[in-house]
Amino acid sequence: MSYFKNVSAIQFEGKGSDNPFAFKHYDPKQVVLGKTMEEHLRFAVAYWHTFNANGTDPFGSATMVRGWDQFNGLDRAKARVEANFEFMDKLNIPFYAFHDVDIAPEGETLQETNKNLDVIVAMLKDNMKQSGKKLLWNTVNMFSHPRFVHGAGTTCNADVYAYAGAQLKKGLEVGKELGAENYVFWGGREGYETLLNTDMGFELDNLARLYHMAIAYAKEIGFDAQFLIEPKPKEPTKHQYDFDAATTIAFLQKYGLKDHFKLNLEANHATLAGHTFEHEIRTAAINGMLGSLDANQGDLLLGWDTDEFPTDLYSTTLTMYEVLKAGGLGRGGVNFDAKVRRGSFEAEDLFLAHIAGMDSFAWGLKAAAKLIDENILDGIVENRYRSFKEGIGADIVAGKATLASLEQYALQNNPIKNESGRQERIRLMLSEVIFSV
Ligand code: XLS
Ligand code: NI
Ligand code: NI
Repeated sequence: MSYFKNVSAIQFEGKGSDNPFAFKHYDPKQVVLGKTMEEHLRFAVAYWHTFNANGTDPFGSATMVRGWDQFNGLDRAKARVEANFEFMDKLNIPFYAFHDVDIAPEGETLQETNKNLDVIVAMLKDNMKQSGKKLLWNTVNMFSHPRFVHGAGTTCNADVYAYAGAQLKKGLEVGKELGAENYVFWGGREGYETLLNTDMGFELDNLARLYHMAIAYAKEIGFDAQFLIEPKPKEPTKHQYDFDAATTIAFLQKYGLKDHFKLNLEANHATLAGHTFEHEIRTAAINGMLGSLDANQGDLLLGWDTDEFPTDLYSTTLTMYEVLKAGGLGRGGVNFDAKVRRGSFEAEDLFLAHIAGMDSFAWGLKAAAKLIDENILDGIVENRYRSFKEGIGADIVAGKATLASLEQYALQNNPIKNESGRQERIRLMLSEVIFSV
C-alpha cells in the first residue's frame, strides 16, 4: 500500500528548477572535497517526528493527515514500517533512526512489549534487506511512560531502574539485530527539579553504573555500534544532567566512560544551552568526541525545543565547516530530529520539509567546502595566532617558558601592541561565500 501516492521519487534538478518536489542543491553523487554529498551527509529520517507525531500541542488535538492512522495497534505499527521505507526510497535517504516505542506499541507487560518489538523488528529487517536502507541509530524511550516520572537511570526507585535496565538490554539486542551503526542515549528524564529532594551525586553514580552495564552487555552480544550520548540542558527536567557537550565529556571522564562514547549533538539543544551548534561541535571535535548530528533548529524567540527543520544557511554552513574540519562524521550522520509545524499537516509537507533540510545542508556543505578550499577562515585564524610561531610565543608552545622567562620578556616589551579581530569584515565574507555557491 502506498502512503504517499501523490509524490514520486525526488530528483536533483539543480538551482534553475522551480519544482518544489526536487532538490536544488542536494546532488547525492556530486563530489565535494573528495567525497560524494551522500557520503558526507548520511541523512537520516527520524521515525518519531515523521511517523508518530500527530500535531497535538498543549492547546489542541491532532492535525496531521496520515494514511497509517486508519489502523490501530500492531497494524498501525506495520503500516508505519511500510510508510517509512516508501518515504526513504522516494527521498533517497539512506538511514533512519527510532526509539523502541516509535516502532511498536507498548504492551501491558514487558513481555508483551518485547513481543511486539520482535514482530516489527523482523519486518524492519526484511525491508532493510530489500531496500539497502540502514539504521543510523536506535535508542529506547525511558521518558514518556509514567513509570519514569522520577527518571530512569537516575530514578529514586530501584524497581524503575531495573525496568530501565531491561528495556535498555532489549534496545541493544534490537540494535544488533538491525545492524545499527550507533546507539543513542538521550537522558530524557535524567535530571532533577529541585535539590530539596534530590541526591545528585548518587543519581549520577547510578547513571554511570547503567552505562557500564550497557558497555558490558554490548560486548557480550557482539553489538559493535558506536555509543552516543545526546546532551540537552533542560526540558523535560529543569536541570538535565547531560547539559551540553562539555558537561557530558566531564561526566564520561569522571566515570571512566570516555573511550566508549561519542556525542550526538543537536542544534536546538545547543541553542537551549546558550551555545551555537558550531560551538558544541567544536567542543566535541577538539576532545575527539564528535559522533553524529541531530539536525534541526530552534526559534530564538522561544525558549524550548521547537525541533524545526534546519533552513538557516549560516548555521548549516558553519555546521558543515566544523564537520569537515573534524574529518567528517564517520559512522554518524545528519538525522533530521525535526518536525513539520502543526499547520503543515498534509503528508506532502513531510517531503517538502525534508527537502528543505537536505538542500540547506547540501548548500551549507558546498559553502563550507569553499571556505576550506580557498583557505578563507584558516588563513585568518593562522595569521591571528602568528605571534606563537616565533620568539617568546614559540617558547611558550614548546614548553620552554617559565614565569621567570615571561617576566624577563614582559619587562622589556613595553608597550604591548594588539591587532583588530576584524569580525564584521569576516561575517560579510561568510555571506559572500554562502551566496556564491
Ligand atoms: C529530545 C531529543 C530526542 C533524542 C532521542 O529532545 O532530541 O528526540 O534525539 O531520544
Ligand atoms: Ni535529538
Ligand atoms: Ni531534541
